[in-house]
Amino acid sequence: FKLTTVEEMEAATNRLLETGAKVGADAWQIRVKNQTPHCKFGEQGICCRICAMGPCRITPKAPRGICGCDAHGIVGRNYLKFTAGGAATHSDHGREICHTLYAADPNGAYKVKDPDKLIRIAKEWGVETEGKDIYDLAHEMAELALMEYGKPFGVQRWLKRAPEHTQKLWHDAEIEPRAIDREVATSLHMTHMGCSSKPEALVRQSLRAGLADGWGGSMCGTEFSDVLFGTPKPIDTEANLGVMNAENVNIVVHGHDPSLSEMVCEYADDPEMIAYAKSMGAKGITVSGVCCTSNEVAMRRGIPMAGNFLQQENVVLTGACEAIVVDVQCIFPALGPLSKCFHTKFITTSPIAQMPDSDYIRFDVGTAAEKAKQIVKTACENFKNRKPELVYIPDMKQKATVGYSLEALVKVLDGVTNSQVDVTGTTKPLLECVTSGVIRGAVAMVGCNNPKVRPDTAHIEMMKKLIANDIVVVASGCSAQAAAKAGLMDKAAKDLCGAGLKRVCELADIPPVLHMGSCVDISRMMILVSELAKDSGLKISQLPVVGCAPEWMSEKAVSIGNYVVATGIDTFLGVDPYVSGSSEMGEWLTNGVRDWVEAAYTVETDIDKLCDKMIERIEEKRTAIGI
Ligand code: NFS
Ligand code: SF4
Repeated sequence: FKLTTVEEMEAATNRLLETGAKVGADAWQIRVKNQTPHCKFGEQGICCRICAMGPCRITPKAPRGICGCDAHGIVGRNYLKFTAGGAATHSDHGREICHTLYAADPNGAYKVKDPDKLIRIAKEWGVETEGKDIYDLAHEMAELALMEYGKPFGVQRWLKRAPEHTQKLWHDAEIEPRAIDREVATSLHMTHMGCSSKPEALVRQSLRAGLADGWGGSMCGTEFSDVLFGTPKPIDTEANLGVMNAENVNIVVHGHDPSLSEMVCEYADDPEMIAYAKSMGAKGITVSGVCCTSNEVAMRRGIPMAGNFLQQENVVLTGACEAIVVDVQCIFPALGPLSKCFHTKFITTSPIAQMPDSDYIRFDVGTAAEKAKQIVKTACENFKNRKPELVYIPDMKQKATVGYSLEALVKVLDGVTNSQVDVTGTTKPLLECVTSGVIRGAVAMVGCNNPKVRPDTAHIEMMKKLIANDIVVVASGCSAQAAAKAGLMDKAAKDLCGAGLKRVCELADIPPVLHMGSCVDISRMMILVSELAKDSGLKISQLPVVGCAPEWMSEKAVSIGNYVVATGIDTFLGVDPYVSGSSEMGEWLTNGVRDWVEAAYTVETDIDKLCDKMIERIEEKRTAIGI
């Protein structure tokens, strides 16, 4: 067993960029150079353009904008706007899933695949389930969930899943999220010209908007995706560009909403479509994924992962991609012009993400089957347009076992206990591993790639160090894909662990880095820590658990950071969220918020140091509770 190194991945990328150069393609590696150095004002968050008296930028000579706002107010508002963008995005994805659930039909494209989970959630929400048709229940629950986005009174239903102590902290700090859309709208209201310029208030609302995402919109996204498409269970798959198949029609799904990718996978598997692909000269159809939608279909169907965020152009550069089918979020507009250099069809599907140089096949729940079929057919028909001289798929892939939803995790860890008591169905076996010191703690590795960090290096190097130190890693989003591409989600990676974690991996038959899903699935991690706290009688903030986004880039990632911190988990960032221009904002985020939620941020761009600080924090937490 051997990990794939970042150097090997970079060599493969360079080879693909040569193809790109041949056909005159642009690439992010080139555009980064054109954009560097970045604007210093923007970098420090001290540029304001929220009113037309500006834009104003803060310098020693001009310490205030025209309205009199200082650096702290400007940085604070920018930070809150950034968060609101992320909360809106995740939550709107969640909303789409609720609409899909509302359209679920036993004879239609979307079915209820996990009725037990639906009933469990209905009971949690106090909805009568007895004698009710499962589809009636689905529609009722979907409507209730949609109400969470705009209800005039009260706070998010999902908050009740948190330990009482956490709920009290949220209540006392006045950061319990009300209606999801309201927290986004309030954030935009607060950041309007002439509203809030006090960092404390802006940070408080940032946490609240984040919580509306993680304990609102994202949780709807995760939970109801499970109801519709099945709750993930451990499943084998493969990762990296080598999963594409030169002899087959290659369809790459990219984006976030499983409503689209599930249907594309469904039809790509249809014998009629496979026969059609053969009639076009291919041997079959290979669907692979990029970004979070890839995580979704990998977790539920074992669909291979072609790569993560900064690898999206690479799939086209293979010259073997018949169609890259996208829905929303994290899609490079670059894919339009890039696809024009090849035979690739760049198919956009969502009114929310429309891009030049794409074929727009509008996808909606009502016509899902028909449109998915059309997309697969288009890809098959495009096979004959391939230019064989441009085809090069790097022979690079790793095995991965994915699909560790909370339900699955609890199940696999049940076997790993010395305890004589019956602990089935709780997190107690995991707690026992942690308290005995066999596992020192856990790190939630999440987030994107960012050219500011050598892509994937931070994810991979940190994970290697953590597991060698007997710290188990749960991963999601593009971090999870970095792990899978390197081989860290292969069960054989247990050999890279310390003795304790290795033993646990053997007993539970798991890899040391556990794939918990897409970025909306970070809500799974929130439920996991909540269960750990309840089962141990500790506060979430006392658990030897931290969060880390070493290569993050998106607004969504900041929203996530805010809800992870607000849930009581110290969070470590490898990229600064444009706050260095304000000492006060820095102080609030890295220290001040601790008074409200018992956790805070650490920002450290030196990745080695970042990792050491996490390990240190985990050990501090262990000492503090006497384990
Ligand atoms: Ni998350 Fe998913 Fe990846 Fe970053 Fe984008 S795909 S929602 S934002 S880039 S991890
Ligand atoms: Fe300038 Fe104030 Fe307007 Fe911002 S709100 S652009 S700081 S005048």
